[in-house]
Amino acid sequence: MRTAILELLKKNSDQYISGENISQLLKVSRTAVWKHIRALKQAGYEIEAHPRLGYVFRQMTERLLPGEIKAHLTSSVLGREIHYFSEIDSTNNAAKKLAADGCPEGTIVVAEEQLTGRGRLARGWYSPFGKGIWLSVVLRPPFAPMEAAKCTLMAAVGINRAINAVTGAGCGIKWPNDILCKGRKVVGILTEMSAEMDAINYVVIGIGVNVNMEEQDFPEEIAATATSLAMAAGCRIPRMKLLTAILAELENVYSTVKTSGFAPILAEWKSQSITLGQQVAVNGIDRNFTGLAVDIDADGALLIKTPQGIERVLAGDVSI
Ligand code: BT5
Repeated sequence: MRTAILELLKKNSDQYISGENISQLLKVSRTAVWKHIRALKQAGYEIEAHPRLGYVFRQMTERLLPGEIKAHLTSSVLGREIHYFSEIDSTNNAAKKLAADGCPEGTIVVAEEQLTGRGRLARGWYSPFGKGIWLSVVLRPPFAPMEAAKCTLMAAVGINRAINAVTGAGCGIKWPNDILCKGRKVVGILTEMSAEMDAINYVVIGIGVNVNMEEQDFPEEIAATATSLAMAAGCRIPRMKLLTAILAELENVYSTVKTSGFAPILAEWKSQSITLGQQVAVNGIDRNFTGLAVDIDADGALLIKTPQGIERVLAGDVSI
């Protein structure tokens, strides 16, 4: 009924429509109409109420509501099941629970705000209300567990395509899990997996995109290293358009990997990389050193040229 009321208001967005009229047209009580309109307003739709004239639809919600996502979705698998939260601890936590309970591949979890968004290695991810895309995608890839690390690189390629197409912001990929704009981080990716010895149960790809923050929105600790797409592009970015573009491009890269393997995606990763060709400092899991980032190999490991020879880094952080 709520959707029917919304559709009626949208169709008549150039005029007021009375509660009486809505109740007759949709065969529902006046009180129910009032309650549904109150709920739509709470969901962020701008609906103006006039005591004599009735209601008029003013503006779409800015929220990433499942019904709106479905209406804009162009991917066929990613997003076929949508779990939406106004606030949540971490979308990755929710997605892992859903995946463990057997949700279908392509299930997504979206939140307006994360209270304890997570980065890698127990680091935090700042996720303020309505300003970004805080998204987790459940995949059930048919490849071996050791291939899963490359899902991060695959996701980075898809997200970077979507961001550059929607915003023209000119972002690049920093190994292993960041997208940077003008040298500052706009996207972080956190891939988590559950697997048996020889098969993956599920992979959750957690994606955090800073979309419409302004300089003053960032906490001091990251103010100098983080940015948003709006800051980079100089205008507000429609989150819904970006979200559905990300899902579509993720679906494209995933399907390329399933049909042709990782090679074409790794090649695109290299062409979009801002790490390769740079002198970098490596903070590896067990060692720190510096060198020239020359390539990534077929496993997605970063190859660093040092005076001692080529070092291979499979996990860790690099600073440019
Ligand atoms: C990441 O970790 O970059 C992965 C971030 C993944 C976030 C998504 S949001 C949806 C899903 N649900 C979750 O709970 N997580 C995923 P890492 O490379 O470890 O970087 C973390 C570091 O980035 C922090 O220690 C900060 O220095 C910095 N940081 C935190 N929030 C940031 C933000 N919003 N923008 C830019 N940098 C940030």
